[in-house]
Amino acid sequence: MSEPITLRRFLTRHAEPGGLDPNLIFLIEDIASACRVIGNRLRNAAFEGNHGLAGDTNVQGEDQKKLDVIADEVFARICESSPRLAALVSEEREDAVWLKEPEGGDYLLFYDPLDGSSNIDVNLSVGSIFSICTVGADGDRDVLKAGRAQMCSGYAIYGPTMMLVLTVGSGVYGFSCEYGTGDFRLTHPRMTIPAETSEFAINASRYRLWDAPVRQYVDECLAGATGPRGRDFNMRWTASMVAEVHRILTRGGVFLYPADDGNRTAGGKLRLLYEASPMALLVEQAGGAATDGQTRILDIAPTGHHQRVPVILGSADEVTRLTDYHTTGATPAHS
Ligand code: FDP
Repeated sequence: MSEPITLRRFLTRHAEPGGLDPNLIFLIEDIASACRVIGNRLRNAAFEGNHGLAGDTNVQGEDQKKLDVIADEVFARICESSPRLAALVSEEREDAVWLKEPEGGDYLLFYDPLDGSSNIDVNLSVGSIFSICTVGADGDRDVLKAGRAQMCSGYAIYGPTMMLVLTVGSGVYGFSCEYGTGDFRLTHPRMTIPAETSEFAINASRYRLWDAPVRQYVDECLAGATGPRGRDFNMRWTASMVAEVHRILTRGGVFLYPADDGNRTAGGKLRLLYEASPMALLVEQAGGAATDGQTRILDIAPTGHHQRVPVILGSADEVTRLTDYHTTGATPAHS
């Protein structure tokens, strides 16, 4: 059996159409290096005394874990020397960090250095999410880009196998980190999400806070084979968006973090620029769909670096059904 190709070989020879800008390849390779280092720091966290809280809060008022801070520093340190990277926007930093005077075609990197970090201390899968857009014109310091402007998005998942999953705008590809060499090799070509699924993911403890369309959808799933959906559904919740999206890219499903009475004033739970948008691009590129309930996530015009939005993503049929419930409020026919 021939060896799976490396990330570099994929990016230089297999990306289409017409090949990728070498500076984009350098940046993606820097991101892969940062994720490799973060994976190692996670693995050694107990020995290095890096579990637990950092003792500070981030810009959104959330308690930072020591590893949130470490992962953010690793991302910035490794990526900031990338030749045409103009700015970084991180979950852990209030403002964009400008690295050079922006020129048209330079890159902007958005990242959540450690997503699902409440799972670190219980040793469950966490991840890093990233998104890359370009600077419009010389001197343009606008980083509020709609998701459809992304050139590339992806995540690293630190699970039983460390993986990097990405799209450069045509299909979704998964690379597993080879133990020993540390190489990311293509093990999951053309990841696709089936349109149909019988698995959903939502934090059900928020049931009392949900709007009617979400309650209706979940009630119908829970009713199983004798309910209006006519079949049984399974439920999963890992409380780590990267792990949920990875499961959906692997075997289908639908993930919801909707607007509810507890998060509506904040706009939702998940952040648009470095959580919802990059995941929405991956999900669409894999044949799925992503919405805030009314609007395609990739069409939302951002209004702030840390803006939050409701998120519903995954298998297209279920996302369409949920969108119908939100937009028409109609009680659907059996299916
Ligand atoms: P976390 O706060 O631990 O970083 O990004 C937010 C996020 O995790 C998602 O990864 C995850 O899906 C969600 O929050 C978990 O929310 P709950 O605490 O409501 O379960």
